[in-house]
Amino acid sequence: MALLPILHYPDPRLHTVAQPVAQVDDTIRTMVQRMLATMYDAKGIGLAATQVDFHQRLVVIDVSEERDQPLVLINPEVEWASDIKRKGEEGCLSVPGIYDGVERSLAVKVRALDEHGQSRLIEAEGLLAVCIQHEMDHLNGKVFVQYLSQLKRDRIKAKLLKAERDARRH
Ligand code: K1U
Ligand code: ZN
Repeated sequence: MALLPILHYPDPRLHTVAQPVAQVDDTIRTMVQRMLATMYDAKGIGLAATQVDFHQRLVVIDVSEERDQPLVLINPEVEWASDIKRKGEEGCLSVPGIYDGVERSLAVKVRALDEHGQSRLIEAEGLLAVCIQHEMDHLNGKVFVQYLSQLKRDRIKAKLLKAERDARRH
């Protein structure tokens, strides 16, 4: 399965708001398979379509130890989010090498279509809840570093732009 290139912050395309998927068809199912392959190859626990420059509301997740429990969320909507929040360490395949604390709801209930177009209610807590919120932010054009201070963001931006320049030179 062909892997997809992942956009890196501060690429402006990461701030695109994704459009709803109109129909869950073979084009979307092929995209799901390519996104899962890309996520597993990059050793991530989630990937939003925005990160691979596909601006439709589609997310793949697998938080299992064995990496054998893929979850596909199409047009996800939060039905409920706990008022209780907790700050936890996050990473992002679009912000390589950077980890920082973000406050998120401890638990969420999310309604989404699966890859067969079936409506599902996902009740999540812990890492799955965090990952769902992180990936839904991507669909709304938001990258986790936007929760950090301007100073931290500027440093991250400079570091990643330098890494990108160095990679092009070598
Ligand atoms: O959206 C992404 O880029 C995927 C991202 C998801 C995520 C990880 C951690 C917290 C929230 C969302 C990653 O998979 S980053 C790499 C990773 O595997 C990881 C990093 C920190 C903790 C657990 C996993
Ligand atoms: Zn991310």
